Amino acid sequence: MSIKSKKSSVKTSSKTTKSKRTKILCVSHMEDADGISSAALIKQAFGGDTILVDYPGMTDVLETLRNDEKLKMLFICDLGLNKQNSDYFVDLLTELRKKQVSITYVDHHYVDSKIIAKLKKVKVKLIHDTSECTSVLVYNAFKKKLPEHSIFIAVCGAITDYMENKPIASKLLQIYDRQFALINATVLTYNIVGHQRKQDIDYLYYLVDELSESKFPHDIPNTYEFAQIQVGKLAEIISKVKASMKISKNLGYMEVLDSGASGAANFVLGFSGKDVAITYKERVDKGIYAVSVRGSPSCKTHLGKLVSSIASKLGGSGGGHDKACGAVIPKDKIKQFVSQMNSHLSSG
Ligand SMILES: [Mn+2]
Repeated sequence: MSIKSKKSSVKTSSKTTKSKRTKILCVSHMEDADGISSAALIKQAFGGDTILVDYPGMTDVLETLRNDEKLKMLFICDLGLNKQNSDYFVDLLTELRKKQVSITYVDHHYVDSKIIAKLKKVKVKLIHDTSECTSVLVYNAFKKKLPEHSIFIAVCGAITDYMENKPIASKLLQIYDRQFALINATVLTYNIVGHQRKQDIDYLYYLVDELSESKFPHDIPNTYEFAQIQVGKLAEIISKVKASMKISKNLGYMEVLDSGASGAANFVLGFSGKDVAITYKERVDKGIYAVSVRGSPSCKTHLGKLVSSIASKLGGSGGGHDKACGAVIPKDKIKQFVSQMNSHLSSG
């Protein structure tokens, strides 16, 4: 193609065939019931497509939207920002806003006030509150568009995120029998965490569809059988934690070889007797460790902020909630990460 014809075709397309934006898209967190439930509620309220991502995959997915000429409405749910990606996030959303894409960002992870100000300035609709989980925030914002059943889907997200005692969530939970809600949220969670491999992601989209059609987790075929298998695997993790967990002054830690890092984290927290647990699993293909950090109720440090600052000093990234967060750490820096966490915790 000659330069001349290329030029003229660009000119025509921008002048005469201004593409019609029709696409509604929700990008949500794939790793837990809060993210999956949020995606289901957005689908129920607005229709449209869903893309599920984990934290490390978030910017790659957002980048594909930069030149998406069909994109009309974008929802981003339960995907917290960190020091490494927040500037990119603001820049991309600013660019999409210039193209008149409507953007709603719903999240409950800690966000720097400067980032919040920048997002508000470009009129991103921000539904941000660290005191309720994302699925409850989604339900609360769009309840007029949602059937009564969506309360239950929101409650499942709250239970999984340990946020069912929060002001709005606790009122929603009261509508249902507590045990009924707990078993459904737990079955949903085990089906989500057991389908995190690349080849299983279609199952997660299937869950979003089923939940958006007002099904209870127990109504979805084989979820209980699958959950039972997951419970068996967790029981195996308990014995591995007892055998290979290490304890330093202020935390318990362990390298996880099979299973995910997060599955072992709560057991390390419990069995170590410490207020903080760190588990990490190598991602051989990426030369990094995926790290999970958990804090006990008596932990005074905001772990999300601490992890974010130590991870970024070591060339990684991370962040999250005060008592549950994660990081990506370069392979050769993981020992330093654990020891720096340990020393920062003793200094308060
Ligand atoms: Mn969440």
